[in-house]
Amino acid sequence: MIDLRSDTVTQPTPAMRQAMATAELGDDVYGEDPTVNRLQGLAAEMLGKEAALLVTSGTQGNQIAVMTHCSPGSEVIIEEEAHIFTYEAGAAAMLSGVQLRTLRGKRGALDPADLVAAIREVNIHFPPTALLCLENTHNRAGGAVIPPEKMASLYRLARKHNIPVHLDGARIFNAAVALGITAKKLASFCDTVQICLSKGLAAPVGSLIAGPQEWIARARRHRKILGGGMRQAGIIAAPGIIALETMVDRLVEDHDNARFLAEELAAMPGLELDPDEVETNIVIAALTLIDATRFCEALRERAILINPVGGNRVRFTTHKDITRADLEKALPQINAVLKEAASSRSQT
Ligand code: TLP
Repeated sequence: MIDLRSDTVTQPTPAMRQAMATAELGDDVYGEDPTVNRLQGLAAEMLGKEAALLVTSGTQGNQIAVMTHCSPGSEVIIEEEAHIFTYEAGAAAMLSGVQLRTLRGKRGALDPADLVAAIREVNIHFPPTALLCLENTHNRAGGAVIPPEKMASLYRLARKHNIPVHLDGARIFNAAVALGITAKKLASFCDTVQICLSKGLAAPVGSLIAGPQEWIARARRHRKILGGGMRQAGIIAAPGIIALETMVDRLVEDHDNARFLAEELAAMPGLELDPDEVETNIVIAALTLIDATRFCEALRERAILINPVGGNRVRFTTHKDITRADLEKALPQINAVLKEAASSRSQT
């Protein structure tokens, strides 16, 4: 199978498996796992934050962030295609009792004027604006990179109104590598950040949230409430350390592969996309000849896995377990499915 569904499918490297087997462990609920503590220190350092906390998943990290920043009945401003709004199963409403105020962005980036207009005045009728959430790279905008200047201006405005900013940085290292800047620089435009170890960095499990010491202490309690106190979690942290230390720079290969894939796909009748918009490891294309579910099924029969992402759109994701040769093998198969769709259309 050539699995282009997500970078979450990446397998841990042999070095990661070895590190898991030999990790020094302790009970992390007591704060006594030395490997977890090392990972948290490393992440805080790489993100330029006072402290970091290992959590089970990106979703858990984002939801702990929402819970720690907000009170029930308050409002969170967020881009309308953001993961926290689209893919977290209504968790913010269910767990934190907040309402999400969605704004339409451009390639995932909010317009500062729209942000200002959405911030609530103090009035007994209105929910207080408690948080601004950003996402970089932006998944449903096709892995789009939010430029640092845009992040800086949104952060400045939010600060002016005393609204904290949380960054869903599940793929912050993809953004940093694409921009040629550090993740620390990008994370300087937010108060708290969530990063995933288990996507392009190829660790098997886990995410971290990072922010001020006092905020992380409160987040730690919320992690416990959500069942995320993990005991000998060094077994997860050990491959996470390898992910942060050795897997960031190679993301450029995934970006090159995505760009190659996008250029080839754009030349195929039946697929619409602009390869110039592919900045990182995600390629989203619109289908004009075949329904997205049928297209994914037809590719599965040819040992290629991709994901539908709503409407007639599909997503291809490159990652460390996909080589250029895999793509060269997949492309004629994709073309063949599209050709079949075109000929069955012309017959009807
Ligand atoms: N995204 C997954 C699916 O949930 C869609 C994927 O395959 O891309 N933030 C962003 C921007 C994400 O893309 C994801 C995962 C998460 C958070 C959640 O991470 P996990 O899956 O660890 O809960």
